[in-house]
Order: sequence, then structure tokens, then C-alpha cells
Amino acid sequence: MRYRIDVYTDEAAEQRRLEEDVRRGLTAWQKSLPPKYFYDRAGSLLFERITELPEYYPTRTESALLQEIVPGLTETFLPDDIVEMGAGSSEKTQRVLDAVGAVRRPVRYVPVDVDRVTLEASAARLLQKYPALSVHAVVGDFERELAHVPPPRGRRLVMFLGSTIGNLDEPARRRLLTGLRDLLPGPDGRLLLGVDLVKDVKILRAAYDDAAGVTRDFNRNILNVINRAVDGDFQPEAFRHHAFYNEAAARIEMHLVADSAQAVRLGRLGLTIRFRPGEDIWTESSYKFTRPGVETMLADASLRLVRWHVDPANYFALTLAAPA
Ligand code: AVJ
Repeated sequence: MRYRIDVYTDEAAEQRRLEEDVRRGLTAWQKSLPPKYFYDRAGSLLFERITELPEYYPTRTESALLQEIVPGLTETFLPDDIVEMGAGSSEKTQRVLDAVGAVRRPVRYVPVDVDRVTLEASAARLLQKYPALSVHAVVGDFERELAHVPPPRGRRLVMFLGSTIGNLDEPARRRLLTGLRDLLPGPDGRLLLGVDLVKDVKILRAAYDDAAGVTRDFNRNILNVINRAVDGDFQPEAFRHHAFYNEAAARIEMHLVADSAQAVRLGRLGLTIRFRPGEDIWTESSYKFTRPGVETMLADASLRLVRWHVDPANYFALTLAAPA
């Protein structure tokens, strides 16, 4: 059997969680929404457009780095089992599958993602392209469903790319990395982690406030998601996109600022949310890392850094880690 898919998403439970998140986030003193709600169909398409923007360096920098390091990586560590968190369309995965010889060597790929449709489509594509590959897809939130990842079959590589880890604050990061560590029993497993690095503020700012306004549209789209989910009447255009680098916290913050007073009705929650002029919703943090910071973060999850690969400009790092 070359293909299996396990689904751990439950629409009723997701809806309840979203309602909780929205109620808590929008009734707090500092209003906020969790960035995972950016990614409905429209939001995922907008994110894809972001990855192609001239200002948004992370995706192309990581892709080039991956291309460059994967041959050397598989020379010293040839995995039989590849787990990928937030796999999405598995575009970068193909670089790794090529390098591990999944065309002729039996390799299992375990993608974990909330988006079932995307997972199914990419699994079909990969199974066709790699005759020796098997796919065990897990549909679920990687912050919650790690326990459902099957035990390793041979040498396991866990991949967590795209600096998605940058969305998490310190406690959530530690929780997740500890969970990933637990997917690697024995000394033989490896974690490949993509992290965006601290750099010139102008470059960071431009990446999250592009000239074409795609990131603005992406940010505002979260209000469409909320409108649909809880019968709300947010006017996305009444909110200004504000992205800045918080140097003390080493993170980009994205906010949506109400430039005029707004009263927003959330029908399903029986709530009216009021905004004073200038009041904002904090929609995303995107943490930026340094090598010492990554080493500490790995150590806190009983992992140790084995290899640190950066591009020539020092924009982005691919980190290889092993159980400590
Ligand atoms: C998908 C979380 C890595 O933080 O750069 C891109 C999301 N937000 N532009 C990032 C994002 C605005 C992205 N991550």
C-alpha cells in the first residue's frame, strides 16, 4: 500500500476553537487574531503571491540553500522516512526526494498539514513522480496532532521549513520543538529547520510591506475569514496594514489599524467590537533568529545543532539538529 491518509480535523471542533480564539482575541485590551486564520483559499493564494515578490526573500533564499545543501546532507544522513510539518504543496520536498533517491529507493513521506485538499493533490503528484515512494499523509494542526505521526520506519528526517516556527512565541516554540524531538527516538534522527535571520531593518520591513500591496491584502483577508466564520461585518478596507520590526523582541509585527472609529458586529458571537481611531488588531508575529538564539532554542528541546547553513547574504538559515 503506497498511500494512506489520516484525518484529524473536525469541522465542528475547529469552528468552536475559532469562535473561542476570536472572542478572546477581540475582547482583550490589545486586540489580536492568531495568524493561522490567514490561510483560507484566498489567503493561501495571496501567500503564494507573497513568496514570489521581489521584496520577500525567505522562500527563494531557502529554496536555493536547500538545493545547495541537500546532496551533502544525504551523503552523511540518508533518510528512509521523511516527516514534513506544514507541508503545503510539497514543492521544496521534491528537492529532498530527488536527493534521497526516492525514484528507486523505498522511502516513506509523512506530510502533516491542515489542508486536506492540498495534501491529497501533492501526494498524488509525488506518488506518480517517485515510483518507490509511499505517502502517509496526516491531516491536522501540527501544534496539536503530533502524536498521530506514525513511529519512524528506518532513519527519520523531520523537516520544518519556511521559518513557520517564526510565528510562534517562546513557549509555543519550545512545545513544538519538544514535540518534534519526540518524533526522533534514538540518536539517529535529524531535524531540518528553516529560520529567518535578524538583519537590516529596511530589508525586513520591505519584506512585510511590499510595494504592490500583496501583504496588505493578505493581512486584511483575515477579516474576510472572520466575517465568514462568525457572521461578522468587518470592512477590511477600513483597516490599514501596518508592519514594523520590533527590535527588542526580534520580530516583525503585523497589525491592522482602524484609522476611524468602527463598530463591528459578530453575529454568531452576539458581540459588538468597538475600535477607537488608531486602535489595532495584532495579526502576526514573525520572529527573526540568530545562531546563538537557535542553539539555545534547540537545547531547550533536548536537541543539538549539527550543521548551520546560510546563504552568502546571511538572510536565512537551514539548521540541521539531532537529539541531544
Ligand atoms: C509563513 C509565517 C513564514 O512570517 O514570513 C509572510 C508569513 N506574513 N508575509 C512569514 C507571512 C506576511 C510567513 N510565514
